[in-house]
Amino acid sequence: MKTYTHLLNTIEKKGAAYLVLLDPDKLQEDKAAAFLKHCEKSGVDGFLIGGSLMMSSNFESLIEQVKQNTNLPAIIFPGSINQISPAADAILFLSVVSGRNADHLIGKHVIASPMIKKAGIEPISTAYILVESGVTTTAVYMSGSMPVPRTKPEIAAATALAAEYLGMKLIYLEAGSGADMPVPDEMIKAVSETCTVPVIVGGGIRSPLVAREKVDSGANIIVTGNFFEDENNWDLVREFANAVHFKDIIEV
Ligand code: 1GP
Repeated sequence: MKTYTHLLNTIEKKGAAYLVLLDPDKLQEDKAAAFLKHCEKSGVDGFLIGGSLMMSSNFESLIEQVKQNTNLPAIIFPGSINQISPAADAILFLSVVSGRNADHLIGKHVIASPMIKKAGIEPISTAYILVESGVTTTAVYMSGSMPVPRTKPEIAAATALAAEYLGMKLIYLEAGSGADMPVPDEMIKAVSETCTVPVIVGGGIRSPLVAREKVDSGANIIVTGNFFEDENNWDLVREFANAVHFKDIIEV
Protein backbone atom coordinates (compact mmCIF):
# COMPACT_ATOMS: atom_id res chain seq x y z
CA MET A 1 0.00 0.00 0.00
CA LYS A 2 1.21 3.48 -0.74
CA THR A 3 2.41 5.40 2.28
CA TYR A 4 0.04 8.35 1.90
CA THR A 5 -2.90 5.95 1.75
CA HIS A 6 -1.53 4.11 4.80
CA LEU A 7 -1.48 7.41 6.71
CA LEU A 8 -5.03 8.32 5.62
CA ASN A 9 -6.30 4.86 6.58
CA THR A 10 -4.57 5.03 9.96
CA ILE A 11 -6.11 8.44 10.70
CA GLU A 12 -9.52 7.09 9.70
CA LYS A 13 -9.19 3.95 11.80
CA LYS A 14 -7.34 5.15 14.91
CA GLY A 15 -8.36 8.82 15.02
CA ALA A 16 -4.81 10.06 14.45
CA ALA A 17 -1.43 8.61 13.46
CA TYR A 18 1.78 8.52 15.44
CA LEU A 19 5.19 8.78 13.77
CA VAL A 20 8.60 8.59 15.42
CA LEU A 21 11.42 10.68 13.97
CA LEU A 22 14.79 8.95 13.75
CA ASP A 23 17.79 11.23 13.51
CA PRO A 24 20.75 9.24 12.12
CA ASP A 25 23.10 11.51 14.05
CA LYS A 26 21.45 10.71 17.37
CA LEU A 27 20.30 7.07 17.26
CA GLN A 28 23.22 4.71 17.93
CA GLU A 29 23.42 2.07 15.22
CA ASP A 30 23.72 -0.85 17.66
CA LYS A 31 20.56 0.25 19.51
CA ALA A 32 18.46 0.93 16.42
CA ALA A 33 17.05 -2.57 15.86
CA ALA A 34 15.81 -2.90 19.45
CA PHE A 35 14.23 0.56 19.39
CA LEU A 36 12.54 0.01 16.02
CA LYS A 37 11.01 -3.31 17.10
CA HIS A 38 9.91 -1.79 20.38
CA CYS A 39 8.18 1.06 18.51
CA GLU A 40 6.31 -1.32 16.20
CA LYS A 41 5.18 -3.45 19.13
CA SER A 42 4.05 -0.33 20.98
CA GLY A 43 1.73 0.96 18.26
CA VAL A 44 3.85 3.42 16.25
CA ASP A 45 2.48 3.88 12.70
CA GLY A 46 5.68 4.73 10.84
CA PHE A 47 9.09 6.36 10.96
CA LEU A 48 10.43 9.64 9.68
CA ILE A 49 14.15 9.53 8.95
CA GLY A 50 16.29 12.61 8.50
CA GLY A 51 17.78 15.67 10.11
CA SER A 52 18.66 19.27 9.37
CA LEU A 53 22.34 18.59 9.87
CA MET A 54 23.67 15.23 8.82
CA MET A 55 27.07 14.59 10.35
CA SER A 56 27.01 10.79 10.31
CA SER A 57 26.81 8.39 7.40
CA ASN A 58 24.08 6.29 9.04
CA PHE A 59 21.20 7.65 6.97
CA GLU A 60 20.98 4.83 4.42
CA SER A 61 21.64 2.05 6.94
CA LEU A 62 19.00 3.39 9.32
CA ILE A 63 16.38 3.20 6.57
CA GLU A 64 17.50 -0.34 5.83
CA GLN A 65 17.20 -1.19 9.52
CA VAL A 66 13.60 0.06 9.52
CA LYS A 67 12.81 -2.18 6.55
CA GLN A 68 14.61 -5.19 8.05
CA ASN A 69 13.20 -4.95 11.56
CA THR A 70 9.63 -3.70 11.05
CA ASN A 71 6.72 -3.68 8.63
CA LEU A 72 6.22 0.04 9.09
CA PRO A 73 6.82 2.66 6.42
CA ALA A 74 10.19 4.40 6.28
CA ILE A 75 9.50 7.98 5.28
CA ILE A 76 12.38 10.32 4.51
CA PHE A 77 12.11 13.67 6.26
CA PRO A 78 14.85 15.43 4.32
CA GLY A 79 17.07 18.10 5.79
CA SER A 80 18.89 18.38 2.47
CA ILE A 81 18.93 16.96 -1.05
CA ASN A 82 21.55 14.40 0.04
CA GLN A 83 18.83 12.61 1.96
CA ILE A 84 17.21 10.55 -0.80
CA SER A 85 17.37 6.76 -0.87
CA PRO A 86 15.68 3.98 -2.86
CA ALA A 87 15.53 1.93 0.36
CA ALA A 88 12.75 4.18 1.74
CA ASP A 89 9.05 3.92 0.98
CA ALA A 90 8.32 7.61 0.65
CA ILE A 91 9.71 11.08 1.12
CA LEU A 92 8.00 14.15 2.56
CA PHE A 93 8.47 16.54 -0.36
CA LEU A 94 8.75 19.59 1.87
CA SER A 95 8.26 23.15 0.75
CA VAL A 96 8.95 25.72 3.47
CA VAL A 97 5.81 27.75 2.78
CA SER A 98 6.14 29.81 5.97
CA GLY A 99 9.29 31.38 4.51
CA ARG A 100 10.06 33.42 1.43
CA ASN A 101 13.32 31.73 0.61
CA ALA A 102 12.88 30.60 -3.01
CA ASP A 103 15.48 27.89 -2.65
CA HIS A 104 13.44 26.13 0.05
CA LEU A 105 10.11 26.83 -1.67
CA ILE A 106 11.03 25.35 -5.08
CA GLY A 107 14.78 25.57 -5.79
CA LYS A 108 16.03 22.41 -4.05
CA HIS A 109 13.00 20.56 -5.39
CA VAL A 110 14.08 21.04 -9.00
CA ILE A 111 17.37 19.31 -8.18
CA ALA A 112 15.78 16.62 -6.00
CA SER A 113 12.88 15.61 -8.29
CA PRO A 114 14.85 13.58 -10.86
CA MET A 115 16.69 11.90 -7.97
CA ILE A 116 13.39 10.94 -6.31
CA LYS A 117 12.03 9.61 -9.60
CA LYS A 118 15.17 7.52 -10.09
CA ALA A 119 14.95 6.21 -6.52
CA GLY A 120 11.36 5.12 -7.23
CA ILE A 121 10.00 6.34 -3.90
CA GLU A 122 6.66 8.05 -3.28
CA PRO A 123 6.89 11.84 -2.95
CA ILE A 124 4.28 13.25 -0.57
CA SER A 125 3.93 16.94 -1.19
CA THR A 126 4.01 18.63 2.21
CA ALA A 127 3.59 22.26 3.25
CA TYR A 128 6.23 22.83 5.90
CA ILE A 129 5.19 25.63 8.23
CA LEU A 130 7.79 26.66 10.80
CA VAL A 131 6.24 28.08 13.95
CA GLU A 132 7.96 30.36 16.47
CA SER A 133 8.73 28.22 19.52
CA GLY A 134 11.25 29.98 21.76
CA VAL A 135 14.95 30.10 20.93
CA THR A 136 15.87 29.88 17.24
CA THR A 137 15.55 26.27 16.05
CA THR A 138 17.87 24.46 13.65
CA ALA A 139 15.07 24.30 11.05
CA VAL A 140 14.54 28.07 11.16
CA TYR A 141 18.26 28.79 11.01
CA MET A 142 19.04 26.28 8.25
CA SER A 143 16.12 27.38 6.05
CA GLY A 144 17.04 31.05 6.43
CA SER A 145 13.39 31.93 6.91
CA MET A 146 11.18 33.49 9.53
CA PRO A 147 8.74 31.27 11.43
CA VAL A 148 5.06 32.17 11.81
CA PRO A 149 4.62 34.15 15.07
CA ARG A 150 3.01 31.83 17.64
CA THR A 151 0.30 34.39 18.44
CA LYS A 152 -0.87 34.54 14.80
CA PRO A 153 -2.94 31.43 14.10
CA GLU A 154 -4.69 33.23 11.24
CA ILE A 155 -1.39 33.56 9.36
CA ALA A 156 -0.72 29.83 9.77
CA ALA A 157 -4.27 29.03 8.60
CA ALA A 158 -4.03 31.25 5.51
CA THR A 159 -0.59 29.80 4.68
CA ALA A 160 -1.88 26.24 5.04
CA LEU A 161 -4.93 26.98 2.90
CA ALA A 162 -2.78 28.47 0.15
CA ALA A 163 -0.65 25.31 0.24
CA GLU A 164 -3.75 23.11 0.00
CA TYR A 165 -5.00 25.18 -2.95
CA LEU A 166 -1.59 24.65 -4.57
CA GLY A 167 -2.22 20.91 -4.29
CA MET A 168 -0.13 19.95 -1.27
CA LYS A 169 -1.30 16.78 0.47
CA LEU A 170 -0.10 17.35 4.04
CA ILE A 171 0.41 20.37 6.27
CA TYR A 172 3.31 20.06 8.75
CA LEU A 173 3.18 22.51 11.66
CA GLU A 174 6.74 22.41 12.94
CA ALA A 175 7.94 23.92 16.20
CA GLY A 176 11.41 22.43 15.53
CA SER A 177 13.18 19.48 17.04
CA GLY A 178 13.77 20.04 20.75
CA ALA A 179 11.65 23.21 20.71
CA ASP A 180 11.08 24.99 24.02
CA MET A 181 7.35 25.16 23.28
CA PRO A 182 5.26 22.99 20.96
CA VAL A 183 2.89 24.42 18.32
CA PRO A 184 0.08 26.27 20.17
CA ASP A 185 -3.32 24.56 20.34
CA GLU A 186 -5.10 27.62 18.90
CA MET A 187 -2.92 27.49 15.81
CA ILE A 188 -3.56 23.77 15.27
CA LYS A 189 -7.28 24.43 15.67
CA ALA A 190 -7.25 27.31 13.18
CA VAL A 191 -5.32 25.30 10.58
CA SER A 192 -7.32 22.07 10.95
CA GLU A 193 -10.62 23.94 10.74
CA THR A 194 -9.47 25.74 7.60
CA CYS A 195 -7.92 22.85 5.67
CA THR A 196 -9.19 19.46 4.55
CA VAL A 197 -5.79 17.74 4.19
CA PRO A 198 -4.19 16.07 7.24
CA VAL A 199 -2.23 18.23 9.66
CA ILE A 200 1.04 16.93 11.14
CA VAL A 201 2.23 18.50 14.38
CA GLY A 202 5.75 18.07 15.74
CA GLY A 203 8.51 19.70 17.75
CA GLY A 204 8.81 19.92 21.53
CA ILE A 205 6.17 17.28 22.35
CA ARG A 206 7.53 15.54 25.46
CA SER A 207 4.52 13.88 27.08
CA PRO A 208 1.54 11.74 26.05
CA LEU A 209 -0.72 14.38 27.61
CA VAL A 210 0.62 17.11 25.34
CA ALA A 211 0.40 14.76 22.33
CA ARG A 212 -3.28 14.19 23.17
CA GLU A 213 -3.88 17.94 23.57
CA LYS A 214 -2.55 18.47 20.06
CA VAL A 215 -4.80 15.72 18.69
CA ASP A 216 -7.78 17.19 20.54
CA SER A 217 -6.95 20.53 18.90
CA GLY A 218 -7.13 18.95 15.43
CA ALA A 219 -3.74 17.35 14.71
CA ASN A 220 -4.09 14.25 12.51
CA ILE A 221 -0.50 13.06 12.82
CA ILE A 222 1.85 13.55 15.79
CA VAL A 223 5.63 13.36 15.49
CA THR A 224 8.08 12.95 18.34
CA GLY A 225 11.85 12.66 18.00
CA ASN A 226 14.06 14.06 20.71
CA PHE A 227 12.21 12.51 23.62
CA PHE A 228 13.27 8.96 22.78
CA GLU A 229 16.91 9.82 22.35
CA ASP A 230 17.02 9.06 26.07
CA GLU A 231 16.69 5.30 26.37
CA ASN A 232 15.03 5.71 29.79
CA ASN A 233 11.99 7.09 27.98
CA TRP A 234 11.46 4.11 25.67
CA ASP A 235 8.86 2.65 28.02
CA LEU A 236 6.60 5.58 27.19
CA VAL A 237 6.25 4.85 23.45
CA ARG A 238 3.05 2.91 24.02
CA GLU A 239 1.58 5.69 26.15
CA PHE A 240 2.25 8.17 23.38
CA ALA A 241 0.67 5.86 20.81
CA ASN A 242 -2.39 5.30 22.99
CA ALA A 243 -2.74 9.04 23.61
CA VAL A 244 -2.69 9.72 19.86
CA HIS A 245 -4.93 6.78 18.86
CA PHE A 246 -8.03 8.08 20.55
CA LYS A 247 -10.33 5.76 18.57
CA ASP A 248 -8.29 2.65 19.08
CA ILE A 249 -6.64 2.03 22.44
CA ILE A 250 -4.04 -0.68 21.99
CA GLU A 251 -4.05 -3.36 24.68
CA VAL A 252 -0.79 -4.13 26.51
C1 1GP B 1 11.11 17.71 14.48
O1 1GP B 1 8.78 17.59 14.61
C2 1GP B 1 9.95 16.88 14.84
O2 1GP B 1 11.18 17.94 13.14
C3 1GP B 1 10.08 16.28 16.20
O3 1GP B 1 10.49 17.20 17.18
O4 1GP B 1 12.44 16.12 18.27
O5 1GP B 1 11.19 17.94 19.45
O6 1GP B 1 10.17 15.69 19.16
P1 1GP B 1 11.10 16.70 18.60
